[in-house]
Amino acid sequence: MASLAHTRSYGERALNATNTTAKLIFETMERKKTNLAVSVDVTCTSDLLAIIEAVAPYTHVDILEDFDHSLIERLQHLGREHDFLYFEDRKFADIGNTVALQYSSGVHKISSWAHVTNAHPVPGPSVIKGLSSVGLPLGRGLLLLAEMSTAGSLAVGTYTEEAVRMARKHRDFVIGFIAQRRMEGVGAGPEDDVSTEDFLIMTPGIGLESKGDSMGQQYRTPRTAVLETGSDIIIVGRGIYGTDPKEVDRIAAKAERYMSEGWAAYLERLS
Ligand code: 5BU
Repeated sequence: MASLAHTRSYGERALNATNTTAKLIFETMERKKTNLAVSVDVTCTSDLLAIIEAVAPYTHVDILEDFDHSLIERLQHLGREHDFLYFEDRKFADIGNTVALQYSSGVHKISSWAHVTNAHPVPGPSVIKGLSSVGLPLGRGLLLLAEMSTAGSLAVGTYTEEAVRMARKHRDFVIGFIAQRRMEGVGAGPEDDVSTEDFLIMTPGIGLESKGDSMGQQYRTPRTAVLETGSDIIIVGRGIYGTDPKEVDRIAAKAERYMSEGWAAYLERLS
């Protein structure tokens, strides 16, 4: 039997979530009435902070050219003030021992501040074991990249199925997927009880005014992603912050538009 996770409200799904971060994400979405994550790919701290102040959601740190640890304190303060969580889209993809060090240490100390991070399943379960050794004691959550939004992505077919099988075996830490559709039941065998499965699906490649970029990115609308293919959270970058991170009013207005389209599609899905 197929799971009905996406037909239940975020609030209901929070009640059934066993991972601390998954619960926190569902509760926050229900409380703030938003299923929007803003992806902030900028290279300097002042632009990053300006955009976060304008939209208050999630980001990348590894492309910042002027990262220093005081930024983490600023981010944590902003997160508490505006009631949002951080997803570091780090896309770990190495052996367990190495990713554990990359996650906990180095300049960015990602595990100390990011509620959620993600990993490519390409190394096999080792990547989950390594990240989980650091993240699980801190109550963090992991998303596996089961699919990508780019044209010609190799994350399709049996690769995607294997990613979901890996997740199924590590449900304490793997809370869901970066994907373009729902993943409950994908690659399942007769021994799997998929009727109770509930994966958090975060979906990039979202744009209202464009179909893609010149480098293979492909966009769908919030409505298509949430209503037609069951995404739980839409990830929007340039559709919101555009080309000038200083245009705070325009950025806030765009964020509001994506947020209201994403939420309307979710309400329609529930009804
Ligand atoms: P954009 O500006 O909305 O195109 O940015 C999309 C973000 O989502 C960007 O940070 C990418 O790294 C991220 N992304 C993506 O676009 N497609 C994918 O399949 C994955 C991540 Br995985």
